[in-house]
Amino acid sequence: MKSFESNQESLFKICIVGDGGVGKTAITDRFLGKKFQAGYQLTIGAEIKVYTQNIDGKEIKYQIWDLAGQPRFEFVRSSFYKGSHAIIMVFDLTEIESLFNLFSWKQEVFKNIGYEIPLLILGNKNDLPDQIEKRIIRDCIKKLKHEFLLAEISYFSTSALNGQNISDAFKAIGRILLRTPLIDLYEKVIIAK
Ligand SMILES: Nc1nc2c(ncn2[C@@H]2O[C@H](COP(=O)(O)OP(=O)(O)O)[C@@H](O)[C@H]2O)c(=O)[nH]1
Ligand SMILES: [Mg+2]
Repeated sequence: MKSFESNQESLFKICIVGDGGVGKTAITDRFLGKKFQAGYQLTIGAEIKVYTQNIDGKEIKYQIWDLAGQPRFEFVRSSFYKGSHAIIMVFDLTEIESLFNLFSWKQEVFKNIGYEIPLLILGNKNDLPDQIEKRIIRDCIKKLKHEFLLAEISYFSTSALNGQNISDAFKAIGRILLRTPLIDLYEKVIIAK
């Protein structure tokens, strides 16, 4: 069975979704080593960024699709999900609604992708005082995991402001992807069509 591991360099498409203002652009920029921007700049449609990370001596190239989170961009977003290898869902630890909205994000993602892929959930802005009880976060993630069935879910609490856990979160998804046999993903795509 051919797996991603046998490639010299692996390229993975990752879509990053979540409500507007939760920190998707700040997280990708932080991962790419850009300076943190305190002001809010609306992402229009999608921004595509490429970044290479070294994981256990292997070069992994991520093509990160930073999608605009506002409901009015839903029509534009739908075509962007095609061919994704993993999804990153972000919520804001100071906005409980953004956590609950992950359920509708899950609906949108899988309506458009049609097969199960690894999922990374990030609770962002952990540099600010906690607003959501850990128990509620745990319950929501458990519920999402149950709905996803096949997919692997990892959770990290992050800060794009001070960089906490950002690189480790991407490493976690990279490790999951490196273990994913290519053939399995293709089979899932074909079955879904
Ligand atoms: N304190 C704090 N602010 C953040 C963090 N991440 C993003 N922000 C701020 O939250 C706002 C929205 O961030 P942005 O990345 O544009 O959100 P997006 O709409 O999800 O792309 C901006 O003002 C950011 O500076 C974080 O980890 N901590
Ligand atoms: Mg943005």
